[in-house]
Amino acid sequence: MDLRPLGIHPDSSVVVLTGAGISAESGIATFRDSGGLWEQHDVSQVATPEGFAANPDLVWRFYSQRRLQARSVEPNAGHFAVAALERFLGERGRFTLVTQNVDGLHQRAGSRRILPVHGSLFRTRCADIECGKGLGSWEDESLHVDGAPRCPECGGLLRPDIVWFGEYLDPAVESAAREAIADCDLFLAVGTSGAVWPVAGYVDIALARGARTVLVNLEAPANVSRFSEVHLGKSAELLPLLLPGT
Ligand code: BV8
Ligand code: ZN
Repeated sequence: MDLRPLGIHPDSSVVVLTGAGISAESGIATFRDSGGLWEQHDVSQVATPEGFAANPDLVWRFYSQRRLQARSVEPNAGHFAVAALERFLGERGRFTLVTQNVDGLHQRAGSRRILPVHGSLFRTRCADIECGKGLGSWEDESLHVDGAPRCPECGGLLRPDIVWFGEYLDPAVESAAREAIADCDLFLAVGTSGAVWPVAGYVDIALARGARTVLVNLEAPANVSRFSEVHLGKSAELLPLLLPGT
């Protein structure tokens, strides 16, 4: 396999976009592969505001099960390679990790400059946006399996600080991601099917900027034609070979 490193040097400006595939070798199911999460659960029931309104206890059981699983696994060589790239680029280079993942494995692998565009499994906030504005979201490792927890301020329902389908991404996080991509010379997507918007359109921002677009993925996703370089295979095997600093 002719795997030349990606030619990243300390002055490079790199954005890495990750999806569920980078956590697959840690043992966390992806969403749309066979046996994936959306085969076992009805998306509309567990990952939409309507589903939460209809059955908050079911949604908390779903996310509590994912909290339990994410805590029981370890980051893999792919996560560590991305964290090493961030250290390699250091202060001089520009590096941003945009992740759709909510499992916290990038943080545990040592990544710091992270934009969690779909939220975080281990953060909770009040479902009432008026009250939530005041409280914001907070770190919450507990498993709410015996029913949806209540807000200490307003008594209303608490919810996972996750972006569900039909919900807007956090504007500050989204614009920081778009800004970083509009300024990069290398856009590296890892382990994502490119199926979910607006993140699926981020590669086009990189293309418009004239950046190199590289994909590391198990299979060719729908938007594979957007990438000037494609490495098909497992990210835990490929990333340590492709990225400097590991
Ligand atoms: C929004 C919750 C504005 C967190 C998630 C434009 C066109 C069409 C539809 C839309 C559009 N704009 C908005 C929409 C609707 C919707 C959408 O995109 N729907 C799609 C499905 C058609 N988008 C939204 O609702 C977004 N909001 O746009 O707001 C708005 C507001 C109101 C009304 C309209 C618009 C919100 C999107 C966020 C939704 N939340 N999840 C959670 O529970 O985790 S999305 C969910 O999918 C996860 O966050 C996940 O991260 C994300 C993307 O999936 P992937 O990470 O790519 O995972 P997947 O399983 O799909 O693929 C894994 C890949 O890895 C595969 O390719 C596989 O080959 C590869 N792989 C596997 N193993 C390995 C590997 N690669 C390497 N190594 C391996 N070992
Ligand atoms: Zn509240």
